[in-house]
Amino acid sequence: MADSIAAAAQKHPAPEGLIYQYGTAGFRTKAEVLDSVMTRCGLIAALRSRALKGKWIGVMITASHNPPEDNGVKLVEPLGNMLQEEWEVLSTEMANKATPEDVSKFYHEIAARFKIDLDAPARVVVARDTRASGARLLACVLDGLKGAGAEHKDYGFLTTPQLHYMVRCLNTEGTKDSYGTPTEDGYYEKFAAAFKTALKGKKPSGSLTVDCANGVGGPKLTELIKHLPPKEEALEIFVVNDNVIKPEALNVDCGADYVKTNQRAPPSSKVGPNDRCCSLDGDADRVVFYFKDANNMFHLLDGDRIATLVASFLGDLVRQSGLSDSIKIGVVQTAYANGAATNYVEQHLKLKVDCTPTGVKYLHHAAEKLDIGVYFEANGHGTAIFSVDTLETIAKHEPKSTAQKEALEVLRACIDLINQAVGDALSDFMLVEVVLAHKSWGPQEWLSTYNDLPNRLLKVIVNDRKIFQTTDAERRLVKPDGIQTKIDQEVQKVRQGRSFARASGTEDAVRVYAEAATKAEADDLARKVAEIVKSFGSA
Ligand code: NG1
Ligand code: ZN
Repeated sequence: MADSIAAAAQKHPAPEGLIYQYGTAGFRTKAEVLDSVMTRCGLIAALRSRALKGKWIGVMITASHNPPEDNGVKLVEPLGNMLQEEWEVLSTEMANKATPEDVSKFYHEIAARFKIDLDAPARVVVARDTRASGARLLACVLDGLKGAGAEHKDYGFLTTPQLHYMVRCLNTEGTKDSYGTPTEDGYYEKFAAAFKTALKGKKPSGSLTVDCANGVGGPKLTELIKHLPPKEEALEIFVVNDNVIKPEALNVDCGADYVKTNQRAPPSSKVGPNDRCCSLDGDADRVVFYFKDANNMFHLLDGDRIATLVASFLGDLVRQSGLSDSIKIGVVQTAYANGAATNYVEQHLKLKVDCTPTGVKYLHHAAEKLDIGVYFEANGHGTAIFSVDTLETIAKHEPKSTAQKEALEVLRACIDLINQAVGDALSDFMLVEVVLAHKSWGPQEWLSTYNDLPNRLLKVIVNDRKIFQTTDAERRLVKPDGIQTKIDQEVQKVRQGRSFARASGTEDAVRVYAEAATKAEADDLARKVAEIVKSFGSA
């Protein structure tokens, strides 16, 4: 019998001399060199599904906030989580096999190693963002799935969180943990209904302008809006930068990454003072808010702000429902969280803060250990998750007063409104709007909860970024020898100084972060630490 695995790999041979790695966000690089990786990911997805007795595995084709010429692929576990680390390693090894025969051999090796029955059913769902290369790369994935004899569902264009939602729905369909209907309409209906219930008749003030990065979030938001209550009753939403007909416009001068990195609104923005705006990234799993004040000053409300807002609101609801003795809330951040945000959560909200390495999977993992874990990266990627026990406690709780009953209803609606599978920009922005409506807050009140410490993020190009090894959730360097002492010396020279350097997981660079009491000190500290990194990196 012909070897269908080798045949699939043969159809999309690996370019010579390239090394691929399944990083923090899957495989991500120039789209033109991804064909072979896609086919092999199809094979891995089929194996992963078979290893889990035919559970649905997700394959998302996207490069998120990267430029239009890039693309990438991530695999999604049955409950919508990120791929298990052991399988990331297998994916990397598979992607780097030189010949079709090597691919087939490794496929069978994995099957033997994990005792996978190759005749068991394999089920895989695929979706993609709006990049021009998506259709070609999808065909490569499908060749892999066909070679492995996997059943597949192709959802066409979806946001990354929608794909995670589909995976979770398909695997829980018909069970007591059913997450929803695995269709696009099912997604809109679920989140729109939860938004309406969570608002409880409160109308957000003013409107919200949503910049969709000219990505897949644009058309999907337009669909969502059709399911939301009319603007007279709830929220008026203006959709901007939703041009997906022109794929070269994706993430260009707009989107969450542009706004966060440049600390400014997209140049095309035409909103008035104090108008709320938010920006999604290219696959709609990140969101940051911002506004201009009466003096035309730009103010960013990033992932740290969303985390503090959501944690404080959920904390209020838990207390008002009479559940504060049985449910504890915690916040999970990375070292990139502004020191003022960490301080606010600990000192003002009196909640526990955990710090993990960069990458959503680490934050998610730490949040899973909490009753309610609110996790966000400063760049706007995050969500809140509820433990199984907590969900049960909230479901069973009998309110003792009307006030408790009302708080409990909002809390339950928030659980439905928050995408439990993964951070979801559409769900996150609706949650923010619910909180602001309940608090009767505009962006200015939200901003005034604490003052961000001035900060600076720099990128340093070095010979080999792997020599920079960290400890303490990436806050300190253990290698190269002596570098941390030098950084410490600089940090001590500035007021409220904090700085760290770490190798990026998605780019060939070392990132340097610094914050301090004033902008000048933060800039200066970042520059000094960057120089230290450079001197050790060119040795
Ligand atoms: P790296 O390149 O490892 O810093 C970046 C972001 C992460 C995360 C990943 C995946 C920063 C400083 N880093 O990681 O938060 O979002 O990309 O997209 O924003
Ligand atoms: Zn993204």
